[in-house]
Amino acid sequence: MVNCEVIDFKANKGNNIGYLVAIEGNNQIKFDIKRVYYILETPKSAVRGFHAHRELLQVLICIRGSIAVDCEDINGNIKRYILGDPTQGLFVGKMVWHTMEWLSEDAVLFVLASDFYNEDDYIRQYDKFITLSERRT
Ligand code: T46
Repeated sequence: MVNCEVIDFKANKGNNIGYLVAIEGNNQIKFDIKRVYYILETPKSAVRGFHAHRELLQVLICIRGSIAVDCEDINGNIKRYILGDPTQGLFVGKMVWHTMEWLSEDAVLFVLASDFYNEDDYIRQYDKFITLSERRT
């Protein structure tokens, strides 16, 4: 199993004035949330990502539109997740090579992260990711 997991959040639905989703660190999210960021105005079919994180844990939430996230872990397990429900998040663990493809122009990706931004935590070369992985081929 790839080191990723879909998380269902509670949504306060049941009236006609919209709904609210609340997310708490160390509760539905199994880490302390130190940073949030969001990505928007990405053209349809554009693909971002192409990296893995050494230590960072993240939860990816598509709060509008839809985005496909392709994940590959250090053992070579590969899985595609389609995010299109704002009441769900995708936990992405450490050492997961991931890309995000915008399936709709209006999509917005909201991300909860376990640490501050640190470029040294990124592995941006796929060859390096393979070398660092424990994969036995
Ligand atoms: C990830 C996926 C899901 C910052 O200055 N601060 C930040 O907190 C972040 C996240 C990025 N940046 C800078 C670094 C780059 O110069 O913003 C620029 C774009 O970042 P990047 O090309 O890494 O964007 P994505 O969409 O490929 O990846 C982002 C996150 O960087 C990454 O951690 O897991 O979203």
